[in-house]
Amino acid sequence: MSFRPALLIIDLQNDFLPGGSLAVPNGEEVIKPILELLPQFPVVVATKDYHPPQHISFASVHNQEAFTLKDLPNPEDETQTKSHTLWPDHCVQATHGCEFPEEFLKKVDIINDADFKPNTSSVSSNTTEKKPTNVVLVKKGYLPDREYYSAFADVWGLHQTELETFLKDNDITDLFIVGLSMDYCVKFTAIDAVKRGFKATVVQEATRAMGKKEDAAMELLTNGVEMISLEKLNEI
Ligand code: VGL
Ligand code: ZN
Repeated sequence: MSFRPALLIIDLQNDFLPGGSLAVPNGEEVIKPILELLPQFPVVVATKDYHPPQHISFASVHNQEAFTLKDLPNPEDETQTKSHTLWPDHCVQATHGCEFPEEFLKKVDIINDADFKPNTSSVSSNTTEKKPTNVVLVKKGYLPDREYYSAFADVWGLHQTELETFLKDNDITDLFIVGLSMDYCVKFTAIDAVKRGFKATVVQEATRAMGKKEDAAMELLTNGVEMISLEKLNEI
């Protein structure tokens, strides 16, 4: 079996960082380890939660308090519903909250999947200056009538993003998953990755949870996702 890893950075966006509308406690602590990991991967993908202003997951749309629950319908079959957590407005397209943090943007070139070329070396041949890492952007959450937690598809499994096709086209076998938040988009993306035939590993120092990280870790492990420390990852 070949080993072709990719780094998958989930929702490293201002709204999930301090001062953001859905800030994850200590979320800023993931930035440094993620910047350290960037030059180590030939393929790097970063996702964006990318909501329109009236997204169905926003409490404001339902005149409800944030963090309460509501049954929301399957967009293709209104007789089916699922309980959803309603969120403060967050990651609205074209707002600061939707952007990647400056420290990250300084180190990367954001490209779309069609323009992707693997990163070779992070150090260019004739200078010691670091080249930016090419990072493929995958957006999710832009259809207004459905929630997305996994970066592969909406919660109903109806609309698939380009993520799986991109990874398979590039022969990726192993995903190292980092970013925010460990109990929502990181967790659901990692579990979905295993279901789609990838080996999925979450890097401990490079993710933070909204709630209890032990609960998220347990759920990851029981669903076939591995966890690794930065130190151990650097030995691979
Ligand atoms: C997320 C809640 C709502 C996440 C996104 O990125 O974990 N959580 N939208
Ligand atoms: Zn969201």
